[in-house]
Amino acid sequence: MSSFDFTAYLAKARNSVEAALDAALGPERPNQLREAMRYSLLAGGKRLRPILCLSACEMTGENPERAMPTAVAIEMIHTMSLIHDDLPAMDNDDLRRGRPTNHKVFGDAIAILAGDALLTRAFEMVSLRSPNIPVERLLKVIAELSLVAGAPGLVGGQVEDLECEGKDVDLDTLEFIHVHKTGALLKASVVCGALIGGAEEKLIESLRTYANSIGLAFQIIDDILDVTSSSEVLGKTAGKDLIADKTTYPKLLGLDESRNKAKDLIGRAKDAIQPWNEKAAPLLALADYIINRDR
Ligand code: GRG
Repeated sequence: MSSFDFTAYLAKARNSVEAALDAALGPERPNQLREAMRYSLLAGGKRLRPILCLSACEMTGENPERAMPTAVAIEMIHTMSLIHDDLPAMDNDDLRRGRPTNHKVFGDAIAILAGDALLTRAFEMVSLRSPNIPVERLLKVIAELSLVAGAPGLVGGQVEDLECEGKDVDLDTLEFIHVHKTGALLKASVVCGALIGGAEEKLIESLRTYANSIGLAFQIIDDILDVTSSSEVLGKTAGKDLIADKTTYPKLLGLDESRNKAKDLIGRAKDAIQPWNEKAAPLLALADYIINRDR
């Protein structure tokens, strides 16, 4: 029986991520830009991606704090993608992380620019604010993040998603959208943490398998929660997929089969890292968290 206390682990990791995010934002000028960046980055959120990054680094035997600038960078890219996703030209949403979306408060132009500033600050965090990490490791992290943020990752997934709205979409296309729009950054979170820790190739490969599975499972659960939960609990508009006429896993497979698919993926993710025993405890618990989450 493992003595790993996940509740305490999660609370501690969240606290240190919150402090690091706060510290990563400086006295940007003008004030409106500073406020818009802080408004979305410090609005809460589960902080799953930075915590995955820290846990993967810890699994290599390295102090997870060394991966904090990378973890912050990843949360910045994620937050930027949420700000842009909510814009009228995209999903046109007015609620995010339990508060009005960035463009509702600051206007479209500032929301776009605050997103741009967070995206570029992310690369600054890795290249200029990651002390005492060998430069080859940082270069690998920058490469990983550039691919994930751009056309081969989030942007490609988002464009496919926009193009598919209101159309009949098959399972392969749905998977393409989710692997790129959601899975890619979750996977990069795990891989980049391991890269900062100097993981050997065998571990990185197992972590890629783990992360592929949790990435897709995360999105399936997201689709399920969109149908079964409320805006109050989610902090974002529930039932949005139906309103926007989007194809989702529950729409294609039904709720039960979607849940089974997510469970199966989480099982596969855990199998991939089980051989690392106690060292894998945080990532094993995070896999369970992804499937059991209510928001
Ligand atoms: C990164 C250059 C660049 C462009 C972004 C807008 C866009 C292109 C992509 C959209 C990506 C997107 C919003 C995907 C949805 C992913 C998802 C399920 C988000 C919700 O994540 P949670 O539940 O949210 O972890 P919190 O608020 O807890 O962090």
